[in-house]
Amino acid sequence: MDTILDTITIPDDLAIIARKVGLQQRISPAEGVVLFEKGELGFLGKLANLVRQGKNGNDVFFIRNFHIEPTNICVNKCKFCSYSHHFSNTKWELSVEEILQKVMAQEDNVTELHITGAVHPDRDIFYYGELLQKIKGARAGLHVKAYSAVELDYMFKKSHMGIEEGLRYLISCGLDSIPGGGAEIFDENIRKDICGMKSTSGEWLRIHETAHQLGIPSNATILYGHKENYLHRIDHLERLRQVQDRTRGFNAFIPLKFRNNQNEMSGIPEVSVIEDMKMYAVSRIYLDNFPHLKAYWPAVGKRLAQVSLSFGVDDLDGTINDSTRIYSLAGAEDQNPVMTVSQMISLITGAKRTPVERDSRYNKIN
Ligand code: V47
Ligand code: SF4
Repeated sequence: MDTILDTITIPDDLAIIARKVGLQQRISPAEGVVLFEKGELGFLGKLANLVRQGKNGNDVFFIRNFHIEPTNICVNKCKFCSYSHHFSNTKWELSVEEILQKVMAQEDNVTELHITGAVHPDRDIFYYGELLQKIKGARAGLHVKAYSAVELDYMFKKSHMGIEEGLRYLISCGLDSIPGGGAEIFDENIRKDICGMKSTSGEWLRIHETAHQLGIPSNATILYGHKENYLHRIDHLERLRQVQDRTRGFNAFIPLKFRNNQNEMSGIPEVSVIEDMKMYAVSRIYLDNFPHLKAYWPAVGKRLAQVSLSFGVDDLDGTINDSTRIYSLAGAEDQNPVMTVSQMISLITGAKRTPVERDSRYNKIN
């Protein structure tokens, strides 16, 4: 006798994709678009879960970390930005002493510092190199994940250095890895429209590829839910997948939902939660060579971050300790992003997963 499951049919093209994913075969760009266009949420979640489970079992990773945002004074004027001085109407910059105070104020078990901020017109690579040296001098064991490719691109050009020369210098000063910011959307036309002043897609990708060749891992992001369509999202994922095939240097992919509070694109409504979960799931399925998919909880909120664990996510970033303003200014629910380790653990166990504290290279800590 037929069960109700036997009466459920899925279109042929989705069935072919499901079979491929089950056999751990790569899906094509056209199939990626089909997933976005036709894939119902439960179906996408199942496939993404399969990929996540195959790569990370039941583990969900988190890290004890904090952010330092050195300044909001920016040479660029991205239309989606609520953070830079152009929209917040106040200019501020931290001194080196203030940055070091923040480093010293952290508990001993905090393992990672994430530095990113605006692109300050006056600061060159030597300023940022010396900052790294001083941070390492103050806390040698801290992993410093610093400067998005957009900040790096500006400091290299300002100091008349090529990418490799600039990266080698920063590595010698203590740079450990590169965060995924500044990728936004690689499609050249939309990029020109929403953030035309910042580094090109080619520059962003070249900096990450060179970093990987020099032994420095990095992350990658996408800013989605604004003017792009599904083709643009898959084009973005495809460009990353190709770099990763060559280098294996990306640790995590982090989809960042466009938030519309107080920026030049405030007229664009934010996409639905369904769209958010689709973005996670398709990213997990498409980026078959990325070890981790991260939900950055200060951007999506704690509850949705928990739901994302059923759509391919295996990494919830970190404790943050109220050290970032990029998302609270852009409209995120948490105005003071803090997550204690016990909150993190109950959030993960609540989703029937195993919480694992990690270091920046995804080694398990206890
Ligand atoms: O590049 C700025 C995004 C990014 C808005 O590598 C916005 O582990 C949505 O990249 N709505 C910076 N997004 C943050 C970032 C990041 C965060 C957490 C972890 C890591 C990592 C990287 O924030 C920017 C931009 O894409 N952003 N404004 C906005 N209104
Ligand atoms: Fe500057 Fe970054 Fe804001 Fe663009 S997103 S204006 S580069 S701070």
